[in-house]
Amino acid sequence: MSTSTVTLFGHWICPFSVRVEFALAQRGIDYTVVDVPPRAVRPKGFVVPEEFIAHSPKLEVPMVKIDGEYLADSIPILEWLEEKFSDSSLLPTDDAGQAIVRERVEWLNKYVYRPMIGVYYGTDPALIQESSAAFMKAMETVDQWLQTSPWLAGETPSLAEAIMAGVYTRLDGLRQLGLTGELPASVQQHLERCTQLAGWQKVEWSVDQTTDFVGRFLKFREIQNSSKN
Ligand SMILES: N[C@@H](CCC(=O)N[C@@H](CS)C(=O)NCC(=O)O)C(=O)O
Repeated sequence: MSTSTVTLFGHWICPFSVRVEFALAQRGIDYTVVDVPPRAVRPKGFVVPEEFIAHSPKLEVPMVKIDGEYLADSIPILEWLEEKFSDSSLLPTDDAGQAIVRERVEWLNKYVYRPMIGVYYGTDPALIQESSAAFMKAMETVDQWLQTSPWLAGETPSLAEAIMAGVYTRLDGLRQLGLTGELPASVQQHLERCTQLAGWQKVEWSVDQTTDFVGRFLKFREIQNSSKN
């Protein structure tokens, strides 16, 4: 086991932080979390750690510190963890398998995250519906992947599961904010398999967290829509 000291500067409401925390916990890496609420959810008077200001170039979470070195941005962090810790990797051993995982990570980052964010940041019902439809369309591709393997890219959980963890944690919230349509059965079953993973225990949202998330975005909609009128 490694003796490195790992600190995650993150926040539960950030799906990019969830990716990283899921990977850390799933891999059994010891870590501590320093909560850095993104601006939109930052309590008045919250003091952002100097260390975070100095080392997160865009002032975004997640940022990770390993033995005095820093890196921000979730996908590079996931790769960095792969480099730094050889135990319980979330990448297959063969190059071809690794290439598929990386391709799917990028695909999910683009075709699932964009519409997902479109749903919760949406203020116009027609555009929310459009994002919802694009999200469900992306799920059709995920369904195809799951026809040939139990996990998103192969026979074991991978970095692709870390990316989806950021989506699955907020699925109930997304529904309350306008996501419609049924997940394909294979995706629903995949979600259920993910909830059995060690990483999930650390990132799962409580009902209160879902309510907090939904409440914040309903309020955001209200403010945006009232300033339009
Ligand atoms: N590309 C980045 C995106 C990270 C990101 O957008 N983080 C948001 C929170 S979810 C953030 O910290 N924004 C700055 C702020 O709102 O204060 C990643 O993958 O890590």
